[in-house]
Amino acid sequence: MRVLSFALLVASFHGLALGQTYSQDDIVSGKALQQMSKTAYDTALKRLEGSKSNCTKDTVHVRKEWRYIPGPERTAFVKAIECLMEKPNVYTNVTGAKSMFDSFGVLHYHLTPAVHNSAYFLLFHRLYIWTYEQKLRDMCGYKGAFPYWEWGLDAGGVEKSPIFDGSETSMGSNGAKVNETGGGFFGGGSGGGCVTDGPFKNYTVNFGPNTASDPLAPNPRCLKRDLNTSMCVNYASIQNTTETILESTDIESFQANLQGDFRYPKARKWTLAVHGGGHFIIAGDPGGDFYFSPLEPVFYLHHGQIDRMYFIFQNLDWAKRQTMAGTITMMDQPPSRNGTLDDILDISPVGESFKYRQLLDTVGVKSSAIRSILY
Ligand SMILES: *[C@@H]1O[C@H](CO)[C@@H](O)[C@H](O)[C@H]1NC(C)=O
Ligand SMILES: *[C@@H]1O[C@H](CO)[C@@H](O)[C@H](O)[C@H]1NC(C)=O
Ligand SMILES: *[C@@H]1O[C@H](CO)[C@@H](O)[C@H](O)[C@H]1NC(C)=O
Ligand SMILES: *[C@@H]1O[C@H](CO)[C@@H](O)[C@H](O)[C@H]1NC(C)=O
Ligand SMILES: *[C@@H]1O[C@H](CO)[C@@H](O)[C@H](O)[C@H]1NC(C)=O
Ligand SMILES: *[C@@H]1O[C@H](CO)[C@@H](O)[C@H](O)[C@H]1NC(C)=O
Ligand SMILES: *[C@@H]1O[C@H](CO)[C@@H](O)[C@H](O)[C@H]1NC(C)=O
Ligand SMILES: [Cu+2]
Repeated sequence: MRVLSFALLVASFHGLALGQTYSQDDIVSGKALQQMSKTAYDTALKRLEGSKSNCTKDTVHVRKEWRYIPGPERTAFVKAIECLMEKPNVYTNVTGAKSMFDSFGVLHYHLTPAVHNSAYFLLFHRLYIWTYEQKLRDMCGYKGAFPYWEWGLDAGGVEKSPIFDGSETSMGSNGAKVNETGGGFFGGGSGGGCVTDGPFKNYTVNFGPNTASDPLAPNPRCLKRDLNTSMCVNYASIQNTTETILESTDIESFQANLQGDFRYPKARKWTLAVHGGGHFIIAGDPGGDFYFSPLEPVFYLHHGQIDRMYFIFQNLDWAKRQTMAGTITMMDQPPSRNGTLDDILDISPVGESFKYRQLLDTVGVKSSAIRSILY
């Protein structure tokens, strides 16, 4: 006997609107997300085939989940990040930043109040990680797939994840077990100390934290992680990821559900939501730092999955899902005007300047800046 939950009713109803229904079993197992993902991929690919841009079926970059990328390609990805950590910092007035990798952290620090819980959240982070990907390719010769992290695949134990198991093909291990919390808002994971094994064991975090009197001043220290599987199970499971997409009817509810924006009554049940959940699966320092989390190399895999969810959401109803909602300050504090697609996003000196409108389509025809991503 099947007991229909309220969530399932909502999901089925909305699924119907898109010509597809999913059982609770399919939502929990990941079958539903797989099918939605395929529908989105096919929809975007069709757009690509109709376009006259240089981006074609053969040149488009298809992003992949970390564990489905072959080992040598993952190692090459890590090497490219290490290379970016050797390239010159472009914020010459910032004393703490030592590398191009660090420059991304400075950029995020400057823009944080404008690009979280605001109209710009999804499109800013889309451009941000895309620009990071271009730097890995252009400055460091990376030729493989850009990875994302499907959090829900690690619900059985994040410490065993191919991302965090400390092997040579991982992104480095958990932090050493320490008694006190490892920093960030939610301590109490299974580590808390410095990364002990694998890639980034020797990486020096150069500046921050946000609570320092001068957050951009030099403050060299180890990378700390405090992995917490219950964050994964409670806030970023496959079910949470799938239902966040299915229950969102427009961009405003989607970005609210994704971030657990408490201004929206229907988004409150998600609390930390997949965005916060994913960040606090890693936690530690700087992973748990709202401003400096990009100094944690796994940030880009986490936001890869956020962008993937956005890509799926958009492409399930492409005609209706090229809009923006919300104001231009975090939680509308201080109160501000609505954002528009004609607003400019200038990420110099790290990257270029675009109209938000140009960031809507990841396989875009000529009006789009980003012409190269499929998930
Ligand atoms: C396409 O590629 C050609 C040759 O590399 C280049 O001249 C042209 O500007 C490109 N067009 C676009 C829209 O990027
Ligand atoms: C450094 O320069 C950037 C512009 O490149 C500016 O936004 C920032 O306020 C300056 N100062 C610091 C401390 O970042
Ligand atoms: C952690 O706490 C336990 C019990 O409270 C104590 O025995 C142990 O010495 C502590 N370890 C460290 C590294 O402080
Ligand atoms: C993980 O985070 C939760 C809060 O969601 C906390 O209750 C728990 O103690 C933390 N630690 C572990 C090892 O799960
Ligand atoms: C870290 O640095 C030590 C000492 O230079 C070196 O022996 C070790 O191989 C490095 N580990 C990693 C994972 O890069
Ligand atoms: C998130 O997923 C878990 C299963 O991993 C489920 O127990 C929980 O109810 C979900 N959260 C919401 C708000 O639906
Ligand atoms: C801002 O957007 C909201 C809906 O998201 C709308 O109700 C409101 O009228 C807009 N404000 C202005 C000044 O356009
Ligand atoms: Cu961010």
